[in-house]
Amino acid sequence: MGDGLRHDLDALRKEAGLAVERAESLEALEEIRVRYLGRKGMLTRALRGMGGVPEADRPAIGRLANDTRDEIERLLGERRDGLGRMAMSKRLLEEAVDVTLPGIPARVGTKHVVQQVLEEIEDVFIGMGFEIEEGPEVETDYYNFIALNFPKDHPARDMQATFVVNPEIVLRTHTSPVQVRGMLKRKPRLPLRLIAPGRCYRRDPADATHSPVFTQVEGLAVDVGVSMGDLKGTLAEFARRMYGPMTRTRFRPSYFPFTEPSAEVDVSCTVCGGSGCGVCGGTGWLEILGSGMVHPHVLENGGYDPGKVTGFAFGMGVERIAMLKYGIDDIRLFHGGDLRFLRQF
Ligand code: 2NL
Repeated sequence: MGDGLRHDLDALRKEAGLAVERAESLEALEEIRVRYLGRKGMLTRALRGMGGVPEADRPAIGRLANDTRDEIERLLGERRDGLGRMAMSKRLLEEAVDVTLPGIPARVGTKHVVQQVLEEIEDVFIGMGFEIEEGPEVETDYYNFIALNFPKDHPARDMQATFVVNPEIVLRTHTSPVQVRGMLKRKPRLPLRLIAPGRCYRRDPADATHSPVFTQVEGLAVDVGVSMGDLKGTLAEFARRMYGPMTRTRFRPSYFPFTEPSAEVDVSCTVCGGSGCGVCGGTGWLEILGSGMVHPHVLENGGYDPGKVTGFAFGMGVERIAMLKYGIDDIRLFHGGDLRFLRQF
């Protein structure tokens, strides 16, 4: 007995199974679950017919009802898992990354050409026993001028167009103040051999050979008995290490407030070797630096006794050295930020 109910449960299972198969989303599955298995669902409604089932058949029908519920739940679970897998594979497909595509190359920079040449110069002098000394780019009037033998009304102070912060503070116009600070830091140590590299500032209008910002390297050597011969030997050796062993040097008299005597130094033309060409203007010589014997006042301001020691000093513009090395004809290229220029070095 209870065949009608048995039949209803069987139909219910088949109908629910079809609905589950057609469901395309988790929301649709939940609706089906409520519709068939919910408290007011189809299964509950079908079991209202139990009243008409003979007592003896009820346990079997009850088991069948439970089996039907279990079966529908199983189908729902299976479909839920299936939909989950489908959603995952769809996402994997959509978000797939082709790891074999070529990447975006990282642009690696280079040292600025001025820094490269500066380090070459430093290396030559480190090899001769000089120490690197650095100092502030914003200087006092005292260290930039007074200590270097430029009195307040010295005509050289007008010649140097200076960026003035206030009457006592300037942007350094050379790295010489670093040498004075270096002497005061080490006195009375001998021998003293310093290289002062760094940025300097002058109120020059920019043109092919002038830039309001430039890089200088200065050297200073102080000891008992240092002579002009030591200066010449040191700079001639520097020129050979920088430009090759055949490079010649010549010294011409000059004037700087902080050296006496003073000399400009030329090297045999790095392009033609001295026979005369466009780069050296037909002279066979290129001016690369200024130099001289340290003025006694400057030694004294550095804490050394000019009655006991002497010194030589020199200074060069790094941009100028780089221009000669690479045949660059305009100093403004160094600080113009044009990467097409800078990437060549
Ligand atoms: C140039 C010339 C020069 C110096 C720099 C110096 C420093 C001290 C004492 C004496 Cl502490 N002299 N420096 C000397 C002669 C020339 O530079 O044309 N520079 C670009």
